[in-house]
Amino acid sequence: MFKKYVYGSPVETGAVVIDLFPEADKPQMFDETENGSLEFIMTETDIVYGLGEANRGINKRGYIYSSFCTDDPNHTEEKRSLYGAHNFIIIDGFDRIGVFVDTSSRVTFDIGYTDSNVLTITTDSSDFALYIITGDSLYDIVRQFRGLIGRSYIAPKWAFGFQQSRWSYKTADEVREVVRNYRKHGIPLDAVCLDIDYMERYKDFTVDETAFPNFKEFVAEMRCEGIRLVPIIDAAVKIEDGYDVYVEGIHDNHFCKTAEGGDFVAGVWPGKTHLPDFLNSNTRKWFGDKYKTLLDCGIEGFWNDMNEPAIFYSDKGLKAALDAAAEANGKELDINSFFELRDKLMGLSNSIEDYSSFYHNMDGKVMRHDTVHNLYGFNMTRAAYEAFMRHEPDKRILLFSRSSYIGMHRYGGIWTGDNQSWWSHLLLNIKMMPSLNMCGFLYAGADIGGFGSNCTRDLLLRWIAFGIFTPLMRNHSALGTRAQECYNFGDTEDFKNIISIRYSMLPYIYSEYMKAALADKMMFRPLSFDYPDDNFAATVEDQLMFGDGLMLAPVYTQNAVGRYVYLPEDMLYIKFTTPTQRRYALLPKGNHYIDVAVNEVPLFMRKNKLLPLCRPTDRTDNIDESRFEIIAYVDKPCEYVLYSDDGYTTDYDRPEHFDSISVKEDNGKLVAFSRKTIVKVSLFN
Ligand code: MIG
Repeated sequence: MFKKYVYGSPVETGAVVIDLFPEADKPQMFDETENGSLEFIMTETDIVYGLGEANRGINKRGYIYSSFCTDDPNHTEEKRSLYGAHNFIIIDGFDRIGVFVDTSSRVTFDIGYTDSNVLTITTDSSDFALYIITGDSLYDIVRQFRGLIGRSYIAPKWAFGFQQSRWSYKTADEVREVVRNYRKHGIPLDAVCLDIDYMERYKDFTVDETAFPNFKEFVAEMRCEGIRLVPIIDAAVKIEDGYDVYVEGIHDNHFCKTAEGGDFVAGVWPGKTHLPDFLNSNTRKWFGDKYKTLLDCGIEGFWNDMNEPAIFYSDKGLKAALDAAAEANGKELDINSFFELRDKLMGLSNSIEDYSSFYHNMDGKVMRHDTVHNLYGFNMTRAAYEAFMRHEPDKRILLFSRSSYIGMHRYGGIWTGDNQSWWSHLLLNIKMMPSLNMCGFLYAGADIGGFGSNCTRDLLLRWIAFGIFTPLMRNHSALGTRAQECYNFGDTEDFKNIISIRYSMLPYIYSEYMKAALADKMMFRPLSFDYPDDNFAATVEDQLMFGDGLMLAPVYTQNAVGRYVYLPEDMLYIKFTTPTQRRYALLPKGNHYIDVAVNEVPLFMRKNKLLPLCRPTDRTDNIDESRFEIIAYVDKPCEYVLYSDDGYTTDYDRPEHFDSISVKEDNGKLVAFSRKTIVKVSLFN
């Protein structure tokens, strides 16, 4: 059951899809403090879940988080804000409630940071809507919340293949070389992402003709290799005479304005730019239609970047800093003046002064940017998605964004931004997945191997061994870092084997994704969601329930030869060395140590579950979904619902897409049945 409470007169954010009549009273469980914060007293054992793309653990208790979309490439432990603003939490303990704070500006969740037993929610604006959800279980609360915010975006099936990215592949030949290497070593690959250098001087919707000549033909050539190209689109538009996007934007008033009514100038990759006003429906339509120039070249996927929006500097900010520097020039600086000057220069990027100095026209309502900041990336992605629906209504286009707000999950997926090649960021990736799923972000993943810093062979292998389960599975790395493509780390067999496991599990992973999207379910769940009565399970932060009946326990530490794992019940342990070579063990409930080499993938299966596997291939185009091998851990008849469709049309709900693989009794024996060919059953009971 959900209830809506309204404070002041909030801006319509677009997060929810159900119009609720607000309650007359204020919610009982919260005390309102003098400054308007909401306070909740937690018991010692309460656990707090949620916040989507946020730092730290699955249990958010013990820290303070600030929902304010931020471009910060250093996700160290003390950070309070990342790229998304996902203001949904579940308090689980004496009370069990879901809380969604719907507001377009900053919200701070102090979850036992200032006072270990107090949860304080502080909104920058006194205008917001609060939704309180009660339910039978944690999972029930999530499903109701997901119903409230609408169905998750569904990516094309090829986007569940492995993607290779780099900032940047600078020429078509460099891209060809990457593809050639992957194919040569037999490492599966479905897509290559193009970072900002494919553009002409970083101008959105242009292609550098020298570096990528005959782009349309190049896209077709790659398609013949089974590869889709996924170009990046940045939020800001370069100021350049004669550049059509700029010229039209000026002519039709599509850019954010200064207080004086001029077009706000932001310094980003292209140099001086203007920011499209994505909060305006005309601008969304105009900008969205621009993607068509690339769709017309055969492009089928995009990633939207820099849409917090990231601003390296504004004219005004830069002038103030340079004036201060000129003023200091030639003077004897004392140490305080030095730090003051340094802070002025260091604080130029993404400054709150800049965010407070430009304006949106939300279809007639003028709003200062800082008051609607968290809706910017959301509406850039919405602009693209709505254009795809206008131009290619029957086709799925891949779309994922860096910045997001609750509700954006209806229009695209997300990647979790600029992490580092650190073991701790592999663990952060693991912990973030269930929280993202709670907020509707199903098509999600981190930069595998880490974006910044130099990756090592063992880190990349371990990261991929987890990444094979994330819907967005993409290796991406930053300018200046060590080459991170899988073939650059010696013996490529190990990479081929682990990634091939993903491809042989793809029918399962895709089925689980589709069922989760269509029925508001979570692919990744904390153990406590599946074992609500197991107090120990609720403390486990490095294992996840995955899809129907599986549990993941990734290895995420350097030089580890295995790890401890907690089994909330008896489970079948499956250790993959290659897609077809596996070792099995029936392990009893409790703690175990498992050996896992860097080229192996551990997986656990609950009782009376089935796992269908297909033959591994090097691209999604070649997956043969007519023949399956089944791993069954059953002692009674049971069924697996397989979802299979063409993978690119949008008629998701047709009943013929749902197929059944079952294990039934036949003459006193358990036997597998399906409309598909079953080549082998490994039956455990
Ligand atoms: O300021 O386009 O998060 O994935 O490679 C850096 C270059 C801009 C940030 C993205 C990253 C991308 C990079 N971009």
